[in-house]
Amino acid sequence: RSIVASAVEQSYIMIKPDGVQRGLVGEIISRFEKKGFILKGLKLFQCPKDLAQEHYKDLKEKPFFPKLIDYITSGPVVCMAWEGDGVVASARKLIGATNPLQAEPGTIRGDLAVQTGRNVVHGSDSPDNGKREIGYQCLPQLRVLVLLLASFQVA
Ligand code: RTP
Repeated sequence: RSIVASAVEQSYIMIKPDGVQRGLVGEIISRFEKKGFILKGLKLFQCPKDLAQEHYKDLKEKPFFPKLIDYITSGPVVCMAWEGDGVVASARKLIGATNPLQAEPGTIRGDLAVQTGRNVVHGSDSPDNGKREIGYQCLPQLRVLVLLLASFQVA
């Protein structure tokens, strides 16, 4: 069992390939630990293209979408479920603005990144998306089920 479901608010936090390659995994995890959130699941994962496209489906019309999918699938990511009251909004604050040059110093992106296309970490933008994104990281059989259900919802 790697990533678990829970009734308490959870956020899906993913260290992107550049964060893993640059050796920032410990630094990023420690910021969430020091804040006081609870790590409920973690795995190193090579994201397949179909799952990356599903994860970022809201952005599929954006001109940068193909580059984003190439980036996310370019190397292993660290998938995590973090738990705690208000974790979704708080994690977004800890992570900082999408464009690292606009992210405040003290945030992860503000301290550790310079490019929007290499912004080291993802955090869910709502509790519902936290559940949905953590759901993608269940057992492979369940993932197929989640993808199938998601496609029925879209249809
Ligand atoms: P994330 O989903 O990764 O946590 O990022 P976010 O909410 O801060 O930003 P979002 O608008 O959802 O964009 C998702 C990711 O797409 C890449 N991006 N590239 N103009 C660009 O080239 C551009 N804009 C966005 C970033 O990697 C961003 O985190």
